[in-house]
Amino acid sequence: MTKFVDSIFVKKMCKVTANMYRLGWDERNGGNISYRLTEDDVHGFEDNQEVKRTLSVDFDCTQLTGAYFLVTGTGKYFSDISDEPERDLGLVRIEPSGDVSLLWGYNDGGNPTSEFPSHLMSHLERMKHDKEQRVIMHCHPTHFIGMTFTHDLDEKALTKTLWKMQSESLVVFPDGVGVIPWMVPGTSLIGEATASKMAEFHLVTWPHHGIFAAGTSIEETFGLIETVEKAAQIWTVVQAQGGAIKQEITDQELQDLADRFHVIARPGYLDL
Ligand code: 2HA
Ligand code: ZN
Repeated sequence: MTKFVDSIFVKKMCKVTANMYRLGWDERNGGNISYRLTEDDVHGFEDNQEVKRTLSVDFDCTQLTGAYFLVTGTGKYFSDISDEPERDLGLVRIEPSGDVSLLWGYNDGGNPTSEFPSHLMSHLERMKHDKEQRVIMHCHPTHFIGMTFTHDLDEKALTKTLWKMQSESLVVFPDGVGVIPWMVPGTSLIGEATASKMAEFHLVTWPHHGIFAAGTSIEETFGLIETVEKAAQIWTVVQAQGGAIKQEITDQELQDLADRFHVIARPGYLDL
């Protein structure tokens, strides 16, 4: 029998967190990821069947009974996860009582990320729209955070700037980016605000802090953030060049892109 540390799920978490650290999006203990797994996914491993501990999570989890989550630990550094996955990651199961059982990981006595309530609320909201919803990812992408100081925080204005910075943007995130006000992280209030935006968006901006993304796989969710951050970086370069845009992708050209790639741009955002 295989050890869970050798599963594809732990490997993907190790690879993506190391990548995100090197990209500069997860300084110190910044950032967190939760990856929803199924009974089938966690079956057949020798060391993840018994409950090791019951964790305290400040959220009523009963609606997620039976779900498994592989989740980054609170206070853990993305720079280190791939060296110590069994310490810095945990596999939990939500019990019918709402208890959160630890089945594997956090072997230094650790606990899930402080943003776990925000993650669970966001999973619940996205699962209403997409049964394949698997991943919530939070990080601190530098150029995108920079934009939250100098760009209008209106959702349509911010989305359209990001769409116009490169031809990929609209195709990758046709529903745009949602925005919540600045709020204290690690609270259920920011979790509720984020989850309510997740009803309409896969991406939610936390001004002067970072981004929350939802997707069906680790790669796809990472790709959403990567594409937003690339657009924000191009915008930053354009601003550094003086900001006077002489030509750009027009709204009609954005519509042509949407038609070619069979995506629907968020209704009302293109002025045609
Ligand atoms: O996990 O990024 O928002 C550390 C954070 C909190
Ligand atoms: Zn953060």
